[in-house]
Amino acid sequence: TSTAYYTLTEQNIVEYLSTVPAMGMLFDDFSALEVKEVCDGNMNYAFIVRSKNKDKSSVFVKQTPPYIKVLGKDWPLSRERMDVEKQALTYQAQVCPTMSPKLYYSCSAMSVIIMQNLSQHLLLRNALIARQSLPKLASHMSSYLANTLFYSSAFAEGNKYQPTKLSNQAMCQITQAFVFTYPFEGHETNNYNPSLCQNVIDSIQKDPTVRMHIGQMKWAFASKNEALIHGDLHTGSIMVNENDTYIIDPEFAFMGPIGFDIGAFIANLYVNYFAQKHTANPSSESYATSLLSLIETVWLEFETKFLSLWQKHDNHPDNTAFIGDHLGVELAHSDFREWFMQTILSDTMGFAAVKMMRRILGVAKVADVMQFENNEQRAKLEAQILRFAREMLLTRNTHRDFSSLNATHILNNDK
Ligand code: SR1
Ligand code: MG
Repeated sequence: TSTAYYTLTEQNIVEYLSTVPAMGMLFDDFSALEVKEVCDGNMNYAFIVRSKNKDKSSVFVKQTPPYIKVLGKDWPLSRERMDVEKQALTYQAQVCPTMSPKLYYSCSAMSVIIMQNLSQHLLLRNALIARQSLPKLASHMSSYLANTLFYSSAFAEGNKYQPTKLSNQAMCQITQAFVFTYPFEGHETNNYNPSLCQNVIDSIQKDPTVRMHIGQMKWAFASKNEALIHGDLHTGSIMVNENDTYIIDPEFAFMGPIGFDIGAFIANLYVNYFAQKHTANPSSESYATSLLSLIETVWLEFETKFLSLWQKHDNHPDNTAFIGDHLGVELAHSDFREWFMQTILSDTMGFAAVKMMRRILGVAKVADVMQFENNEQRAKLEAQILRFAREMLLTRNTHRDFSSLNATHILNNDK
């Protein structure tokens, strides 16, 4: 295969694939392949390549350009993120095999990864917008979060999985800029709805208390290295159908705070919840209510599963060295564990709040909100999301779970 980097396009990708030995096993006739570029992502180029022959074999091909795709060549960014993605996918496949797409091939020189085409699945964001019923989502996501975050943490030291202790500095800088900094300043990349009142924007950007709490979350992101996290676990990084849930796109993975992944996921569920409340569809009211119970269940099941892995690991023979360090004795204490889960909950809420705010104020928008083309209507929704996120950020240390976070009163105040 080629060793020098060049950009893949709809025109040259079939020729490239014909040089990849692993593709010869999947496709017997390269002249029968059709290519469709997938344009959703902010960071990378992606293509679905499918055979027109009877077998309909297909693959998903992703290539990382040396810049941020959505911002263009003036925003250079290391292509190493594709190697990170491969390592993170390999780890998640060990601890969550049924939730990881199959990897067929990767090439660092071309920054290409070729994987299973999940054509029978939708991005979770689109499934939520379409109000699909996803009866297994809470159970799958709580297992994914508990397994990936526990087995890469210090509490599982000596376990059979060997996650890479990734640092991924370039991508962490992107998150620090686009999640924790620019949305809270008058940055040139920010993108405000012209109908969103200035005082609503100021209630986040110009409130010194809010800014201090944002600072606390930014510091937590920069300083905690608790587990190998996905790093960008929004609902566009999850693919679903009634039966399956797949986690894709872990190019932001690094040893970071556990609450960042849980918070990212939950933030996007709340955004969809508020969007449902603006949708004139007979089923959107009950779908919105089901999202609130999904959020509560995901947290409670994550907590139970994480604690149970912790408990099991204490009794694991491989763990004796760790316990022997004297660290294990304190960490096994139930009061310590209760305190630890409480800090994870507080971080989860804090990160979720920041993530919701950046979707309204920053450059990276989401379809749940942008589907409302009328600026006035969208501004109402955006203001509600910001108000809720602000409250969640400031009260995050007072909750024991998600049941006490009252999303409905934000809506009632608007009536
Ligand atoms: C410039 S846009 C950057 C964002 O896109 C990715 O999906 C991440 O969420 C990142 O923050
Ligand atoms: Mg992504």
